[in-house]
Amino acid sequence: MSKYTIKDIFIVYNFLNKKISNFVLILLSNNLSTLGQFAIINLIYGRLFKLKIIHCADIHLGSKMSTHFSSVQAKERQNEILTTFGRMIDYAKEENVEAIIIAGDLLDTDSGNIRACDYILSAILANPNIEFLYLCGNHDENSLILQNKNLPTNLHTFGKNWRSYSLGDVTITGVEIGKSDIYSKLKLDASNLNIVVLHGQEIKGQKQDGEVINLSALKNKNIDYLALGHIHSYKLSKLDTRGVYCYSGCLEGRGFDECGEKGFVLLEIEEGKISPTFIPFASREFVELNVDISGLISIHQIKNAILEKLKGLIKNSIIRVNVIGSYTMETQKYFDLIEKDINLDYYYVQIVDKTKLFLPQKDYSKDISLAGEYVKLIQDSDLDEDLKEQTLVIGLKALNDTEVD
Ligand SMILES: [Mn+2]
Repeated sequence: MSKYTIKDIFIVYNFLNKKISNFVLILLSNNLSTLGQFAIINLIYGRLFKLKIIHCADIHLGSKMSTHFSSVQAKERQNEILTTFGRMIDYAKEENVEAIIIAGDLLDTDSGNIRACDYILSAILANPNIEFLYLCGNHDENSLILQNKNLPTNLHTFGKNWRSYSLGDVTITGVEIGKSDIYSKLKLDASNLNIVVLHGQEIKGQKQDGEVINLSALKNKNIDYLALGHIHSYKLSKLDTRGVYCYSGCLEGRGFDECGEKGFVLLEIEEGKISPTFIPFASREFVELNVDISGLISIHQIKNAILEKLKGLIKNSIIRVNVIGSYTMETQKYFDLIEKDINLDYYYVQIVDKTKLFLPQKDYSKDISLAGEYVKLIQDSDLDEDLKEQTLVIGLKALNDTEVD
């Protein structure tokens, strides 16, 4: 009698699928019933014969990352972008991925950064079983990587005319940006599984120029999966009755205009069908949120309101807190101090003051005091709103004989 039950087989299938090696599966199968052994054989067969491809783009390796961070953190983020790319290759190796499609902007600039180029080439060389299909984008049109004389044989490129590569049942075809007449020249065999690679902004109209991707002109061209780069957020949508188009987004966010989950797309190809799955993979996420401090007075209350909102976020996230709502003359608006305090516990928190001063109108409109006259004078002035607010706060504090910063 076998030592394992059907339930055990189910566990092997569903939970250990990605964690357990084929060798261990074979060892396990020695103790299984015929049904169990059949299940294991199917699992191994599926692993060996399911073609997997990664689609990524807009990695922008070599970015300076100096916008928000201290020089130490900027350096750390530069390294993280590189190591995340390296981790993606490790993932590909573990998952038996056959090819990695890079749909443009692998480098942040043409001239790049020699360190980043060395890192990429060394990773490609170290993984000869993975084919790298690198299409240049608008940031790396003359990529420094490709100027290397001894390119690894598993690194394949595209050019200004359509170029195709075959991988099992799949044909991968791409062209770099710059020409507007690419659409009429795209001929794909309907009996193949076709992946097309392009870099540019999607448009739906008739406009055709080299910098944009005219989705209407790509309909009914036998495309199964259109692998795109340029937009830094993941997006999967229908192209036509046959295919889909997909922006993988970038691997790591680089600013607050790149908030949310970032990663790549894993394509699993089986029985003539391409199934895309977005795999979140960034080492940390940019998050932007609002905290309303209306009615709060003390540093403690404001800090707690912010901390309450940050609950549940991973502490290594890069966070911008927009403080909104209204404040009064009494509000202890020492946001720089609160920011410093919160940063002791988080990787990076930036507080942006978007509050508005609340002055009860009736207190001053009929007020014949000096403060009342001052408020009327400032409110009727030509100063812009922000300056009005600052002037009112400073003036009223002085008139009320309170401390002025
Ligand atoms: Mn781009």
